[in-house]
Amino acid sequence: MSARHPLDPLTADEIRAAAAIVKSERGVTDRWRFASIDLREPSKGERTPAREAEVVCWNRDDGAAFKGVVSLTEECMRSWTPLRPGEHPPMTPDEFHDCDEELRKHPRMIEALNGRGVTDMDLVLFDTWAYGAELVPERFRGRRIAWADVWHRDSPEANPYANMLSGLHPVVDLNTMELLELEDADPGSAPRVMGEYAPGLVPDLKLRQDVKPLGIIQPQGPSFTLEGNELRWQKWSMRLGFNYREGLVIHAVAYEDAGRPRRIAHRLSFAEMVVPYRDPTPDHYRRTAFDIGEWGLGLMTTSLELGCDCLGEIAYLDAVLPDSHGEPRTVKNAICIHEEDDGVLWKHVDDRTGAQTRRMRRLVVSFHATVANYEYLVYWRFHQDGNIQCEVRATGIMVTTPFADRPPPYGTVIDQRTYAPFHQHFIVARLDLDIDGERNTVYAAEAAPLPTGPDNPHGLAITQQLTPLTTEREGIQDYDWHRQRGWKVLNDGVANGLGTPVGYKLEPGAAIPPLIDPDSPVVRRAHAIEHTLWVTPYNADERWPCGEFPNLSAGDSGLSSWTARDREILNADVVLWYVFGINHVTRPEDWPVMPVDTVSFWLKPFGFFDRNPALDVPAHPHV
Ligand SMILES: [Cu+2]
Repeated sequence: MSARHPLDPLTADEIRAAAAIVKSERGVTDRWRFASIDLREPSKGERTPAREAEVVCWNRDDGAAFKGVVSLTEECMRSWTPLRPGEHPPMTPDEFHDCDEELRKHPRMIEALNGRGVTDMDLVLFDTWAYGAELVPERFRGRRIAWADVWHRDSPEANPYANMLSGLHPVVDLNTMELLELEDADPGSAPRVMGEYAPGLVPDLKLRQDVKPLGIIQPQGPSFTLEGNELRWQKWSMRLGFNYREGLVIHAVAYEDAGRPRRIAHRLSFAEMVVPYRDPTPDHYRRTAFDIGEWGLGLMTTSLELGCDCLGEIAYLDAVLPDSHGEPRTVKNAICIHEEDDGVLWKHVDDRTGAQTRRMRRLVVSFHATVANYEYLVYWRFHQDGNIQCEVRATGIMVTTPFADRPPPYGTVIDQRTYAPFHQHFIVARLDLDIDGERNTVYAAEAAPLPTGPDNPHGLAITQQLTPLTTEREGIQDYDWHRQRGWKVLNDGVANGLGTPVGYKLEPGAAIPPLIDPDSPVVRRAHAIEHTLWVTPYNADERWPCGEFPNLSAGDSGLSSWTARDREILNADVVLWYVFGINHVTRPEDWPVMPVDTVSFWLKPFGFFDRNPALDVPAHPHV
């Protein structure tokens, strides 16, 4: 094989080679599907690893599913392990499309649609969702089951998610593509909604006339360099990866200080996303999406367009992903890399010397995923002062439902007799930080105001209280607004010029409480959402916070079961799992397409440098 960097994603040839080896060595036929073919990342510290792929596939005839490791270097199988009972490979985009094709020609489906006055099948969309095991009807348990919504668009180009056919839900065996059940409750008359957002379809839309061009010009090109997947910008360096499940992965993040690169993060990614709809009515009670574990943010990644998604001098990286037949598919321009002006970085006006002002720039690495009706736009931003901001913008089209007379209390009315159910988006960021090395300790950092007393006669004193988190149980932390709680990751073995340990602080943003019965089936599958932060000692096998196979799962073999061992995390190679997101109380303004809802958190140097590291930013690089 070619001389790839050990962390570079699999190439199209490597995906093909891995599939061919599995097919020839394990008798895998066309009746099988591949759920994933992914780089087996070398574990930390491994120097010259062999190139290996991890493959999950299953036999559609008997449902038998396996995880295999393939050596691409030696062109052979390394291992072949059956999935445990109750474990199901993730959903694949091919099944979504095949299911849609089968359902649109199924006589029972056509008859049900005719009964509702829908005769043109080209206007219908079958939107397949995964299940949690406990909600699968008893008689179908153990099979590869999915359920679907049925949507009807007003015209061939119209918004497919504008009109839900309420009460109509096929339940399908994805291996046989058999329609097992068709729920068909009488919906009453359908309301007339205006669910269009494309300019040609919005009635009486007049586009604003007072918007003049705004260009980003970089006559000498951008200030970053991208060689293969290695990205360098000013003092930052990192390596970009991508996989079917997490989408963008950022490896080996370092900042050059006094001529030497200093390590900050070994690996940054999103490891899970849990989206429970908080509406118990028949159209929604099963709606609990695991967009990463069930579907894959990488597989849902869409191509970016210059001038729309990103402005300026852009570099793009393509992504190569497997389909369910083991064939590679390329997403052009999957990752965008560019610089942005970000307002003022620092400033002071002095009577004698006048103003010293520096403008800030940030390096942005981003990708966009379209998960059926919804979009997630993910931005990792690296700033000149050492800050890292992780931002997510949620947009796209909300799930909406007509109601007969009175709206249910579980959503907001957004159009004629139509409501959008409340739901939550929990994102679990996996942050494998290595602050100047692997031995780090996480401290809860809280504001501690002191009581009024002899040393504090006016009640003004406030201190910072640092509490080391020594074991995994202590590492389970919640956001606390009253104490301004954040988390410092310190390397107690490395001191800065002031004699204090070097560190970075995780500044929580968009932390949301679960607001849900801890015994509800979705929590049993996703205990991660119950807390803001989890801390574990690094283990190469611990990557998926709600378990490796959340599709059709009943329980959670991720964070909750790892941390039950209560391992030491003091002065250890720690991994932080930060849970943030949106408690989406739907608004009329989110319809028919949602303006971005933006959430973020920060990683900020805290004593990592001895002083403001951006004193050396020149005054006028922008003109
Ligand atoms: Cu939402």
